[in-house]
Amino acid sequence: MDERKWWKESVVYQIYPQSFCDGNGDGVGDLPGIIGKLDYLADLGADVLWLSPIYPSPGHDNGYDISDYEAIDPRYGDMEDFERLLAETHARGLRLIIDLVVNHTSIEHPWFKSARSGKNDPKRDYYIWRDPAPGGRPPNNWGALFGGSAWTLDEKSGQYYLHLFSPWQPELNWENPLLRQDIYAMMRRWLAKGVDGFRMDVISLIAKPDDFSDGPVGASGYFDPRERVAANPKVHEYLREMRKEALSGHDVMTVGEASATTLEDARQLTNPSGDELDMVFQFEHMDLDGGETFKWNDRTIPLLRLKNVMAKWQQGLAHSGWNALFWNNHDQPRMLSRLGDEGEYREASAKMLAACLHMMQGSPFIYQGEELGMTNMRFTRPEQLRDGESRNAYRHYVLDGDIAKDDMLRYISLKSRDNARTPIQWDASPGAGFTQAAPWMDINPNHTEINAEEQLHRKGSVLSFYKELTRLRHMHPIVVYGDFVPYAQEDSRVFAYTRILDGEILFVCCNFTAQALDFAPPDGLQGENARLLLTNCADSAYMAESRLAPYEAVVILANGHSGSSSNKPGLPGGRDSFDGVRTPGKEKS
Ligand code: TEU
Repeated sequence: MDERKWWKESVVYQIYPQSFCDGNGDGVGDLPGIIGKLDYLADLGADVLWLSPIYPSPGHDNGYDISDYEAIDPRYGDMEDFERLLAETHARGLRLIIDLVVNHTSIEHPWFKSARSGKNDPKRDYYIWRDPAPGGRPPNNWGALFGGSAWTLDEKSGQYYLHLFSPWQPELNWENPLLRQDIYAMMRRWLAKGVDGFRMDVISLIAKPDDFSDGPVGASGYFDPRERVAANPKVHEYLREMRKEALSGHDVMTVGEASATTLEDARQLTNPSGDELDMVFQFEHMDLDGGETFKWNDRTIPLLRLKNVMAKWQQGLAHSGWNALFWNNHDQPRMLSRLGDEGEYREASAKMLAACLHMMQGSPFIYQGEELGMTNMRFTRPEQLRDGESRNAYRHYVLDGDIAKDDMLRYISLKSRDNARTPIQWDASPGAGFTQAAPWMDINPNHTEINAEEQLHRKGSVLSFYKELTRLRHMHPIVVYGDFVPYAQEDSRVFAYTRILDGEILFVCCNFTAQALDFAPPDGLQGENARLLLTNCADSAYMAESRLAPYEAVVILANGHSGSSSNKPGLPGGRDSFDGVRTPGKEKS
């Protein structure tokens, strides 16, 4: 068994503050709103909360353009509110990690203001500047992820600055040791406040390559530089330095957003010696429905490819790294709408997807609203969009390009980040229990049907199922540490695998279709040693007939020898929970 770590045994819940809960009645979620929901999160069984950015920001990328790393944006509250949130989180035995966005700042950050004041400014070299190409053009053909060139001209100095996202998010220059020291010092101050770690935004892109030459152009009219940037080995150097300078002596959790990273690099990033990161988000499974016009299409994720990608990462990081497991985050459309069924089988498919992910090896992340089976939104007017990425794409492809308006709105309703950002549906009231005021973004009209209040005390709700999943993870070491072995990998309708640990086998099989299917388990999984641990189907026929209902998920635990619970490594005999590592000094009540 791999070395036990509390963060391996944790379920993380991501909060996107703007859309979570409005405590002060201005239509925007805030810190007091979050504090009011901590009991709900503890009850769900979350161990760690990840807070998306709450820092002052002009809001060109909903807070991922930060103008002050060490304060709270007044829209969300103030530092006292943050400290109260941290204390209240800890009081419930949960941990809190914060978003570290240090690939870039906002153009409003004092460093950038200073840097653009002149070529000789001491902060100039905190960012990446280049002279124009002949004719005054940008230095190369790299594109920004949110549209246009990755370079913006600074009129005053006549030089361009680099930004891989929007022009409001200039790239920091990690080659500069002074910048790195400033970042580490900032991290140490947050740790001194008591935060339990960091989610590191696009950390795979912080080290820029030496090669700034042009690359092959895609449908955007530019070269997407991310793979070339992510391949720069210097990222490992910087992260090792960060571990030493900022994190040493702290028992914290780090999860890196590893955009465009290869498996080999991820292995190095999360290597068990722990000198870089604890785990990474990889995106290969999220990008399987992409195409020529980036994600703007109506393609779906092919199950066979999904299974192969997941197996690749499950097996590829086994014993040599650690996966962060996710179907959803604030940048992704709702997975229920992508791979599940929004109609008759909405609840069944939401639970099936959850079981499929939560039983894999890695630390599972729940994105707010996922535990309620929230769906994508139907956007009918571009004015409803709040995300710069979709607004730019609409402009690029509809107003200047060749996608018809209705098609583009359909693609946006399928793929846009706005889908993840509609306010959380707490109840069926007009403001969905999210706000009493006009919400900053439209609430999904289906909140009258899909909401927390309706599910809280209903046995069989999606929410109850998520609670069951977190409970199983906390009870069974095999869920955390078992080896992942794919099963029936060529079946295009069922996603199945086993987990194996110390004489136990956990078998997971998930029907990704709306049809009932016959699907045989591996040998040895029938009979008295096997017991049904979980199913999302009230009258499951699986144990008796090996028949899966539409969107059914089944989890079976089989035992090679008797008395397994007292044979688990590291577990005192007779205990039915192994949460000792999970919250040292912060036992749950
Ligand atoms: O995202 C980085 C990233 O590359 C993607 O998740 C990207 O937003 C998505 O694929 C586009 O469709 C991080 C943050 O999570 C995101 O919210 C920020 O916008 C971005 O960095 C810039 O900070």
